[in-house]
Amino acid sequence: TDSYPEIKRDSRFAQISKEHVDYFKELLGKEAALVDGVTAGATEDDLEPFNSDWMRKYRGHCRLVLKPGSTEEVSKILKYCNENMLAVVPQGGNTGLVGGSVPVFDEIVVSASRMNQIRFFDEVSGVLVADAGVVLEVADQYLAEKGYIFPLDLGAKGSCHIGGNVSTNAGGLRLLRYGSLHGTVLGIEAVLPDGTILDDLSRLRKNNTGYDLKQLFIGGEGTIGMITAVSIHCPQRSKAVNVAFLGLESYEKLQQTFKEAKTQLGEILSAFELMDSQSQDIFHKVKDNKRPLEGEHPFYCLIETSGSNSEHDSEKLEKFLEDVMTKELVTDGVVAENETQLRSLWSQREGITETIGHWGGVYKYDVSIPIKDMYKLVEDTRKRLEDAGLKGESDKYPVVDVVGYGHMGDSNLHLNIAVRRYDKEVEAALEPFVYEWIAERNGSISAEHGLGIAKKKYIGYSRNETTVDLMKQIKNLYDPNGIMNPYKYI
Ligand code: FAD
Ligand code: S2G
Ligand code: ZN
Repeated sequence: TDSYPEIKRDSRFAQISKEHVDYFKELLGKEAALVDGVTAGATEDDLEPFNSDWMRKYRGHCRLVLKPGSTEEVSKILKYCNENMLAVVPQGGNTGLVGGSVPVFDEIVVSASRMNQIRFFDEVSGVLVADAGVVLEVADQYLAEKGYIFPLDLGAKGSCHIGGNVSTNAGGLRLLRYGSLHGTVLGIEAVLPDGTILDDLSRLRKNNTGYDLKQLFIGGEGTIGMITAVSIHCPQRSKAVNVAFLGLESYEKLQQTFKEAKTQLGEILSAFELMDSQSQDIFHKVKDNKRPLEGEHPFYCLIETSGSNSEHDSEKLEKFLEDVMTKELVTDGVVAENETQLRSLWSQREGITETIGHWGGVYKYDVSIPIKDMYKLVEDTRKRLEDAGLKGESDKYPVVDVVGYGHMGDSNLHLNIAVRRYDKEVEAALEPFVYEWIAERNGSISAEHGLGIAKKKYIGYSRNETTVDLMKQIKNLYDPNGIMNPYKYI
């Protein structure tokens, strides 16, 4: 175990709040001995990857990262931290987008990265049991060799962990087909703050015996314990996958096309993603690459089918495309002819996230809204920022553009405001405007990314007081000392 310098908070962490210093204790110097895998905070550089989030928007000051290699080590760590009032942030791939995975002050980061083994797989039922620190893409590649697929896919697959996916109840690109983790996760193993190991790693699809405790950890964002393993039902991998990329002239027509896709493609439909022209403009401007369709279209959608019979599926897709073109719902379209083209079409959608912050920063709103109203939020936000004189071509305007894309099938819009710099006037124009807009339509201020620190204070726009109070009672029951991921969630 490395030793790490006894750095007094006041020397490096002057900005730590008085409440934090009064309530949570400092490192006692013995923590590193708790596990045999530790990243001691010898320098800021050691810690940078654990202290700042994927967007570089949130930054903590942890001085110690512990990397337990087993559930028992997690139990030892949490028990010790609980008894010594040391705050903890469980961390997976650190790809979360609401600041939930990084410390606020000098909380200890407990990284799942060394708990990365596949524990069990049943080739008949498709039940997989894996450590929380298994990277999503690694789990899916393991399953692909056996003809199965992980029932979740998202742009961060190369870094995010399945423990983090479960802890954020990630939605992703195929929820339309494979459903939510609340349905596919069969069981979890987790460690509570007092060190109790909850072994609820059921491999059964049905287990109707009492309260379903795992559901509290699915979307719990590390606030009531650390997930150390997941048991999940994985479907067969489809042999025939098709992707079509379509251009449309209005949101009205996009909704009609979505309805037709569900009707005509039915059971083989596996994804329906929307993108507006602004999001595609930004993607192509930054990537400086060729567009899949001639000319510009106000809206685009990516449709994926996944089935067992390539001939049957292609015929169905051709017929659907012919129909929506004849009805003039779709203006133009292309179907991938090979794997390379299929990935290229997907990159038009998945690549938006990494390009949207190109000019300096981005304000992200991941929201659920009734589908008919969904795009109006983008239009209203864009108009609001234009009327306030905050959006324009030249550098004097903070806002570059307002874009909308996301998971049409889940009524989940990603409203993103690309900015040249973070700006108080922009924030004042956006919040609480966006949240009030959503609350008026009974939407959710966080569809899939969770609350973290970014959305914590806005939960009231989507949950009433009674509900939030019951959540707090559960939090206090599981984490009475409040050491788990403080300052976030509720
Ligand atoms: P982290 O970021 O490390 O942690 C996220 C939260 O989970 C934190 O609160 C952390 O404390 C907690 N946590 C992590 N591991 C554990 C554990 N073992 N036990 C308990 N709590 C834990 N999200 C979507 O829902 N849909 C998308 O389509 C999507 N696309 C994305 C695309 C890109 C390019 C990026 C960068 C992110 C995207 N995300 C998306 C957000 C993010 O990838 C997900 O929230 C993901 O599930 C986070 O997993 P992670 O392992 O990185 O968790
Ligand atoms: C997606 C990723 C984050 C974002 O691409 O589906 O969940 O807002 C998002 O770009
Ligand atoms: Zn998403």
